[in-house]
Amino acid sequence: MRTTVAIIGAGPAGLLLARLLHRAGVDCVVLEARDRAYVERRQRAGMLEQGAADVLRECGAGGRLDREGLVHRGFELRFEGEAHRVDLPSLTGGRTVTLYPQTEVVKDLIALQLAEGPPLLFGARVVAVEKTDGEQPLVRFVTEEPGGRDGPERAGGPERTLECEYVAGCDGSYGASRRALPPGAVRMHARTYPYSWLGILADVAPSSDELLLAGHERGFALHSMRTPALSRLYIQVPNGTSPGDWPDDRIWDELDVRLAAGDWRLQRGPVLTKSVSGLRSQVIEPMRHGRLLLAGDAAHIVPPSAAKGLNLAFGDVVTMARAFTHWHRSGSTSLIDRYSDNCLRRVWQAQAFSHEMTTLLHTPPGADAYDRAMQLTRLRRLTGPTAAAAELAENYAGAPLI
Ligand code: RFL
Repeated sequence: MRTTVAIIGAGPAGLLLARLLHRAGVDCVVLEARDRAYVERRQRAGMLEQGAADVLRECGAGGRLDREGLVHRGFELRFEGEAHRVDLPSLTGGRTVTLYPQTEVVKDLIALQLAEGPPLLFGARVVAVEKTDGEQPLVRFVTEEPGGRDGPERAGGPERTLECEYVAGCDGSYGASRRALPPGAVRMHARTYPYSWLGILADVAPSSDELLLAGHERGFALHSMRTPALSRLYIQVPNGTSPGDWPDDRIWDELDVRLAAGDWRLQRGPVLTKSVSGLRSQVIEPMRHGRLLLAGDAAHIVPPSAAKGLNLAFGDVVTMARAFTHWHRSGSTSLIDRYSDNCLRRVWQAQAFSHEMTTLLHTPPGADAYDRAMQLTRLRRLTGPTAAAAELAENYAGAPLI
């Protein structure tokens, strides 16, 4: 097989890139290790910045988003038993965010791609990316039966090859693209936080129309939602916690304490899923080696505290699609050459904001009264009538992508 751009991974980054390239007339093929059903039900992010929602609309994938997405004009920061609303439009010149699950973004983009092209191969696990230093990189992949697992490749069907001019590594933090980077070619910046999130999906209508983020001295809590009938809630727990340590009632009791404000009441319901995930940051610099360009989680990870992961992935592929389109039309590689620098400015900005939100709202192990006083001082400054409040809202709503 031959194409112009080989895209590895059909997550949000790979799928949006394929859509943008297809509309610009640049040939591409998407190789995805997992089967369609698995990719479509993988529960992850939920919040789209206005720029990300605008890109989906712009490329014809905004129909269901506009019908079913929940537009949020603000969120609450809760601490010391009080709620402080951050109003996005008044602080950002009219910007909002939209709650629309990543599963639905992925379903919409897959449906469009299968209907209109370009080719999308499920069960096609990339095992090697070669010759990225030369003019004609080569992607080796094996086709597997549905239901294969994540992680290291296992033997599958016969090996096949995809020849291309560029490779877009959109295969997440455990994919083949990162492994194709020669030792010493890039630098990896990494940080692991000393706490984790216990998250539940609950079959109960949200108890608030907007997101509630609590910075309680017992630790962070978040009230969010997936749909008008499904709530998504999280609490900070120590690293190494097992979901089994937390019976449902204990989780609801802890959420009650941390999210408390005035006479607001949290509605309880059946817990559908329960999981613990660690908080980490990673940046690979530069985000390119030869003809291999990385995007999304393949290039960087942010802790979920500021909901930037999916939005950053979209920012990367908008920049990448513009670079490939420019090269395809003019023969000039100038935007491809600037791809990494252009992305990294936005990536580090999101890293800084995600780090800021994480340390603002979580209680580190061993925190004392001084640490708490510092945290409360930062929270009061952000919720007062200050330039800091406007900066918080700007970062939360995100900058335009197009
Ligand atoms: P994805 O979504 O991981 O997609 C990568 C795709 O590549 C495929 N793949 C391969 N394909 C072919 N050959 C190989 N060798 C391959 N190896 C992997 C995978 O099967 C997959 O389909 O990366 P992408 O597109 O960069 O998108 C990034 C987002 O998914 C991610 O940033 C966010 O979901 C992060 N994230 C969250 N972000 C938020 O903004 N808000 C959230 O609330 C939030 N919750 C989460 C999250 C990430 C999580 N993970 C990864 C642990 C919750 C979780 C559990």
